[in-house]
Amino acid sequence: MNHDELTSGRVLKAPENFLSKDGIKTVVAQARGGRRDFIRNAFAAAVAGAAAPAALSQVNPVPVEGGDANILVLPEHAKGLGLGVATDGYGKPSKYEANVQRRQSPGLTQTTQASVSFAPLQSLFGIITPSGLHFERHHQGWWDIDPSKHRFMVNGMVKEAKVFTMDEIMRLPSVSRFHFIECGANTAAEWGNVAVPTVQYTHGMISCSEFTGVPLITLLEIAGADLKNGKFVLAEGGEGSSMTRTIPMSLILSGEVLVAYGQNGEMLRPENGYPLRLVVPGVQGVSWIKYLRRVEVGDKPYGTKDEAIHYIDLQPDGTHRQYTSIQECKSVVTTPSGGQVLLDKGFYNITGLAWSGKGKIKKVDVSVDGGRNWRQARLETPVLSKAFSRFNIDWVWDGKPAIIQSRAVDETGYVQPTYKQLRAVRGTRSIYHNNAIQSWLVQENGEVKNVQLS
Ligand SMILES: Nc1nc2c(c(=O)[nH]1)N[C@H]1C(S)=C(S)[C@@H](COP(=O)(O)O)O[C@H]1N2
Ligand SMILES: [Mo]
Repeated sequence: MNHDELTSGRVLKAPENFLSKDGIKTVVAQARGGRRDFIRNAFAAAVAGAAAPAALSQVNPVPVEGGDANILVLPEHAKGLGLGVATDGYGKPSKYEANVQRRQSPGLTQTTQASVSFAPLQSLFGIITPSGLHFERHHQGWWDIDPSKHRFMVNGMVKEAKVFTMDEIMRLPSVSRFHFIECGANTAAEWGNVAVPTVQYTHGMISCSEFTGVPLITLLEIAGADLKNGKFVLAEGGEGSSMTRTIPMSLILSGEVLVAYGQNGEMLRPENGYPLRLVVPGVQGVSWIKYLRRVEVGDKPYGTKDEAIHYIDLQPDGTHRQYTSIQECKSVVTTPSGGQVLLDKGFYNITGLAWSGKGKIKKVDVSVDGGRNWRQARLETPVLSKAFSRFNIDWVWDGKPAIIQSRAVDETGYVQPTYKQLRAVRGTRSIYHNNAIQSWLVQENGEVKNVQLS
């Protein structure tokens, strides 16, 4: 790859990425105002070995025609005194990042209390979702619950029903694990056809954190649960949603299911269930009960409202599937993605996320021609079970229309399906568990659009 390819590509972020509308205008003006030509010429000259002395003589501190005042003129922050330590007892992102926000999809729901906000996947790096950008799904609003008054009860098929305080839970042996949580309804709007413009709205009902807590099995053992005849556990939330879900005992016996209080090194955020939530790795978000107040050990599935009326899958033959809880292998390219603009031909790093509710990601292939040819992407470390994996792959855009896709394979050998394959089995009127391959069309003018291939 030559220098020109490496330097000429740039992505203009969509308004909801990180630049404000004015910021975008500035970038466009700079791009169109010949600044790129200046950079290119400088590179050409550098290669010829002539640019350095000329550039040096222009520094300090006069802007030179054709030059870049942002580097030639010493800014205030290079001359004055900065702010002191602990100016902000809890640090916040730069004010220039104000556009990196979780967002509600306009018109999706009537109230904000029974609604969703989507994580800005297009703006995130690596595999961790900053807690303040974690997607939200509330059925009855969120609460900031006093942990000194919060209680957790274990009852049902147990020797003695037990009530724990937060203090009692936090004294027990704990584990910390990285896992994604994906709402079963992630990508739901796209079942019939393209519906929303950006990756935030197509795939943003997912996040990945390091969770800390006590394996649920430990708490069941303390209460003397009947682990032979107890085949299921009912988990119940403490706020007004009456959110209750059946968890198979097999998941709990594996030690994977956690009663968690920690998220990314600190206590859970109130929006995500503070002070206690269930972590059910690989299983759809609805089972990750927030404000967890009770688990009941039983010998059959409970068939609660959120297992009988909601969170069931309409099949093409008119029947419904129940208890489909595992989030199958899925991936999405986050850059370039819908709403972004490529300002120029040349080099780009195609990047995205892959995950599987069944284990680790084995590989991710990327196509830039709508699935005719595939190249294997780099999986960045760490590659963890039931967590996000980050992939990257080089691409030189020739300025012609391109359709970018990613296809993930997990350690079970399961391959992420195309829309055609998924619809052949599931039809077009489902809501949950859409894990089809996503396509982004890069148009000749550089604008990226959400498309589906028939
Ligand atoms: N108590 C309670 N738990 C809940 C819910 C809720 O509304 N109340 N929503 C569920 C659903 S459908 C999802 S997808 C996840 C969302 O978790 P988050 O808001 O932390 O992203 O929480 C689940 N647990
Ligand atoms: Mo959900």
